[in-house]
Amino acid sequence: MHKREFLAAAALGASALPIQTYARTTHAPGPALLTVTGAIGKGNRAPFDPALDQMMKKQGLQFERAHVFDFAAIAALSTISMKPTLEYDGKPHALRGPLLVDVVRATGAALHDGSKLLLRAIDGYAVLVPMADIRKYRFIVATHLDGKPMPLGGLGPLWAVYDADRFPELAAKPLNERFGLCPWGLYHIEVQ
Ligand SMILES: Nc1nc2c(c(=O)[nH]1)N[C@H]1C(S)=C(S)[C@@H](COP(=O)(O)O)O[C@H]1N2
Ligand SMILES: [Mo]
Repeated sequence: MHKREFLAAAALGASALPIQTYARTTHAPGPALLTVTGAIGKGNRAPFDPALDQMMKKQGLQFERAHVFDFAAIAALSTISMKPTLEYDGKPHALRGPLLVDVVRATGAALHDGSKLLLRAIDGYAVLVPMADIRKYRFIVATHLDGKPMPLGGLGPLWAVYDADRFPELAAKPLNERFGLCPWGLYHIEVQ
């Protein structure tokens, strides 16, 4: 355990935790930023808890199995970079993150041509995207905008997004119609 983490844990009154709990990993896990449910593998968290999973409850979610990612788990996947013109200011911005399909595959999901992904954002915005479009537009789960992590309250911390400039049928649309399939504040994916 790094000294700073130890001090943080101690400050939280967690100093009595068995040291092995921390020693096995370099860092204590951060909060889950993305929860993937549906047709996934075994999952890595407990079933939906109607008492404590309050935001998911308000948005009507329920699940037995879920695979969660903290920021480090997503950032550890191999990333790609792009620089699409964004609708908010009409300027190109650098975006970086792993491919959405790679994130979903990391949950043990067996994706096939008929699969669909329901991408859901913190504000309740949700889109159901067929696998063909996820692959064709090379959606990423962006973690960085212009080299910096994206704030909750802005477009982050995670944004399902693509390089609209590179696809003629998207680039032909007005800027404010190109990113309808791109939930910012992405926090849940249901694999169908
Ligand atoms: N979280 C979230 N993402 C979203 C939206 C939204 O309302 N919430 N709107 C979508 C739509 S319809 C478009 S056109 C673009 C821009 O919408 P916005 O101005 O609400 O961000 O983002 C998309 N992503
Ligand atoms: Mo839109």
